[in-house]
Order: sequence, then structure tokens, then C-alpha cells
Amino acid sequence: MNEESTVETGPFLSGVIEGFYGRPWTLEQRSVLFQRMASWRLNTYLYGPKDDLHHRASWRRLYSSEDLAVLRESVVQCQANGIRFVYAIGPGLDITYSSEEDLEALRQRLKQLREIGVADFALLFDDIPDSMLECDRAQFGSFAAAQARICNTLYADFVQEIPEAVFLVCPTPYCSRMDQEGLGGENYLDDLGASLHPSIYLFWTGPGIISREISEGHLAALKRRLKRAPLIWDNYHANDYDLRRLYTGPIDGRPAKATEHLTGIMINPNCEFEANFVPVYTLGRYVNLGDAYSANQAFAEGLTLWQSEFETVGEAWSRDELTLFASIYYLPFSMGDSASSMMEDIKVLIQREPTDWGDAEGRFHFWRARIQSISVKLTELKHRELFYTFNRQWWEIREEFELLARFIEHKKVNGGRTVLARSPEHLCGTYRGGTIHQLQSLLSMNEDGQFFESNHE
Ligand code: GDL
Repeated sequence: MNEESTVETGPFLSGVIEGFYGRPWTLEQRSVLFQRMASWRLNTYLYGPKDDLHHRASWRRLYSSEDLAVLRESVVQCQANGIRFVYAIGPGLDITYSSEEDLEALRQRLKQLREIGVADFALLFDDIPDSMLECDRAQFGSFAAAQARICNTLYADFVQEIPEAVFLVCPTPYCSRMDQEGLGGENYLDDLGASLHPSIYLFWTGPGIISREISEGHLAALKRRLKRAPLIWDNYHANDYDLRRLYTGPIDGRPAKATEHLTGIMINPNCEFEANFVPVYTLGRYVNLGDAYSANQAFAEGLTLWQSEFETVGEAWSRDELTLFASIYYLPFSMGDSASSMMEDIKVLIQREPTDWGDAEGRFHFWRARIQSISVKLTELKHRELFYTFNRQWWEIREEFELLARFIEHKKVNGGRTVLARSPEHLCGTYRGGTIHQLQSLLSMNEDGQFFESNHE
């Protein structure tokens, strides 16, 4: 195979992956998603919820006709909106790559999906054991060769003959960190790239599973190894790994000219469907605006559109309230501007003596009032699912604010000496209590990501 790119160009894929751990979205939610995607010019949806038993744990079991009928609804809705429906299966937990029965089980499953109108497929080999069975090693020699054989066979059987149909694969190491750790075995990516049919798309999440930045240089080096430009599986807004986080910020830190460096980009966003409005909207702007994309501007536009979902039974949300709300959740490595300003003020009050507070105290009271008014308006949302999505995490924000308010007042009254304050609403056991909190408090992390023992009395 020629050392230079042998990629056969297929369509540029953009859209949403339902690929997180946890409860899959409902049919109604998907239907809303497809309409939004169509109006924001995104073209592909991938069905691959990790905890749909049929996707991974019971990948060999065929769908019942009832289950298939349910899935068909999403397929039909996708088609009605002009969106490509990609069906993904993840057999990697326990597949025997050399077993004809296992290959046949995959064929039977894909056949079922074909019968309900699916033309596009994905095989996902992420988050699986990478030790090989002896029989597989004897037949294929490497993990990459074993997976390539299954993928190429299914691609030939189900996709190759259909014009415009696509076949996507997620490799076992799907980010640089995993590659550097040698996941999948020596030369895995180079071997997979060389042996997969050149029209097969390969997923990649960037330098890490959650990548703050995916640079052009990173992609160019990868393209040489994969023998094709990657399809980004973007976990920037995924939150299944931390129940306290929700991400409402814009897509950011991806190469300006997506189509030059990628075969596509798809986001695997928050488990909570309603939190994904701005992430999906901004993805649409990113892929359609090219160079002209601005994360800040797209965030602001996204909020303008999202605001119509924030109707309440009482007073309306102001734009500033919505901006602060979304800035608090924002992105994994950064807060939005409003939340950053708020944090700066709070830090001044906690870390400095009252004589050194300047205007920060006045601003803290302003922020507190805003947090309180958002709390009321959140409760009053007519869109209850939107309320339930944020309610628990917002509760924590509110609690922390009230505790800080008490602490700051106490510090002021006590002249700023190191203070021990009490709060009647924040009590041992019910506040920051429980096994998870205790486990989390044993180790602290420094800014370099190194852990050390927390100081306990
Ligand atoms: C992953 C999983 C994904 C999960 C995400 C965030 C890939 C390819 N796989 O590693 O299912 O939602 O992390 O936790 O990203």
C-alpha cells in the first residue's frame, strides 16, 4: 500500500453520537434531536448507547420484533429529517475474532437492522480488554489484524455495494494517551490503518479521551499512521464520568478548517439530553462556518435560541441570568466568562483580609442575588425535563453559595482572622457526607495532576 494517503473520500460526517454510559435517550428526545440537527445542518446520528444491552453485553442476541419496531422509529425519523442513521455494535467485550459463529452473529444482527432500513454501520472496539485469546493469536497474530478482518468482512457484506453508505470503526486505542501506553499491542494503529479497507472511517478522540485541544499537527501525524484522516469522536461535552458535571458551553479548540483535516466530527455529549442544546448548536456552526467560527459568538447565539425553552410560570429569565447559568457549567477545562468573574470575586473574599476586599464584597452580593433568582426561575420552568436535568446540580451551587455567604459574613464580623464558622443548614453527615465524599477527600490533586494525601485532623 502506498505510504501517502489512500483515503477514498466519502461524505464529511457531522453530528451526534449517542455513545455514553448510562440511560439511553428516549424516542421523543431523539426525535427533537433530529429536527434540531437538520435545522443546524448536521448530517449524522450514531446509535451506540453503551448500556443498551444489545449494544455490548448481549451483542449476540437478536432483537425481538418489538425492540426492533422501537428502533425503527428512530431510523424513520432520521430519514425524514435527511439525517444518516448509523447503527453501532460493540462486540469487543467477549468476541472470539477467529470464530465463524461470532462473525455470523454479527451478520445476523446487521441483517436485522438492514431490514428496518439501516444502511450505515459502526463497529466499536473501545473500552474492551486487549488481551488476545490463544486461538485468535494463532490465526491473526495481532489484535489489529483480528479486528481488521471482521471489519473488512462486514464492510464488504453490508456496505460496500451501497452507494453513499458508510462504515465506521472505533479502534481500541482511540486517543494518543492510549496509543502511548501501547494499548492494543505494538504498531496497532499503523497496522489497523494499513489493513482496513480505505473507505472505512476511523474514530479518534484526540490527545486524550476528553481533549481540550485537537491541533492540526496532531491530526496530520495521525493521518499518516491511519492512512486516512480521522473521524473525531468528540467527548468534550460527555459527562458520564462525573455526576456533578453538565456541559453547556460551545465546541472549541478544534482545527479551524475541519474538512481539511478530518473525515468528520461527531460529539458524544451529556447523558442528560436537555443539556445538549448549545453543544449541538455550536457544533453545527463549527462545521458550517469553517474559518469564520467563533466559539464565543456561537455560544451567545446558542443561548439566544435556547432561551425560548426557558419559559416559566412566573417571571421570565433575563439574558444575563441564562448566561451566568450556562457559564457555570460550560466546559470541562474552563468556565464561561460570567462564572469566571464570579469565581474571582469569591476567591478575593475567601483568600484575602476584609480590608483588602475592595468592591468584591458588593459584587458577591450581586452574584448571590442572581443565583437565588435563577433558583426560583429554574423551579418555575414549564419545561419540566429541562428543570429535572439541572435541578440537582444547581442545588449544590445554591448550597455552596449560601455557605460561602455565611462564611464571608462571619469572617467580616470576626475581623478576618482565621475563622471557624458554623452554618445551621450545613451539618456533619448530611452536608458533604457519605462514602463517595469520604473517599474523594482522602487524596488531593495538585495543578500538575499529581495526587497526595489530604491533610486530615
Ligand atoms: C469513552 C467512551 C465513551 C464515553 C466517554 C466519556 C469513547 C470512544 N468511548 O472512553 O463511550 O462516553 O469515554 O466517558 O470515547
